[in-house]
Amino acid sequence: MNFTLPELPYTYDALEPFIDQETMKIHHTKHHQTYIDNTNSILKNIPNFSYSSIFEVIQQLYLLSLDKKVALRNNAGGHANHTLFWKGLKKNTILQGGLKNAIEHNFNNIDIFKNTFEKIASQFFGSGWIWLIKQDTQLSIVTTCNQDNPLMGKEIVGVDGYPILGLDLWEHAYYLKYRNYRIHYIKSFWNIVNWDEANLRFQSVS
Ligand code: MN3
Repeated sequence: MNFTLPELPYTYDALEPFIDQETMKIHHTKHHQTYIDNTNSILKNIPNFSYSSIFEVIQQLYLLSLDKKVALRNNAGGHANHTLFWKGLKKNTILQGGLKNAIEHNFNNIDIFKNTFEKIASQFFGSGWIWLIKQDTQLSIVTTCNQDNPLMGKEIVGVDGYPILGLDLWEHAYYLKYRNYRIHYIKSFWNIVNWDEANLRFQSVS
């Protein structure tokens, strides 16, 4: 199985002014493409490893020897994370339904949730991701380093859960527009969260 770059469900300028067109284009066609190319070449050299999606790849890293595991963790992780990220972005959607109730239940209210998310994201050092994850009925905000994903599991990344929301905290995700002001990028995320997609993910996992 050869992975290919998934098309964005919108144009490169669709998230302006919150994420600029140039950043989107480079991020999608260069960064994401590179993770896919590397993933394909690593997988070619791992016989007897079966999977039907990139998410199955990252959920089965524990099966691999250390050298294969590290390379795939970075690159298959990069493909999985960006696939989730693009689908999770859209302007003008509304947080409602089951996910809204669950966030209010877990964080008391939406403002506390957003403030907590922003604080944890802004304090995260280096390259990585921040996630809202679901474990059973519990929602939590966690960060992962590099291209790690909570689906990789506790043994590998220290957390375990199903990603509902994810924000790329690598400099390549925001630096052209926001420069050193990562907090402005983080705060702008609320304008482009695809709450419909987040709600679908929330409903799809029990
Ligand atoms: Mn990225």
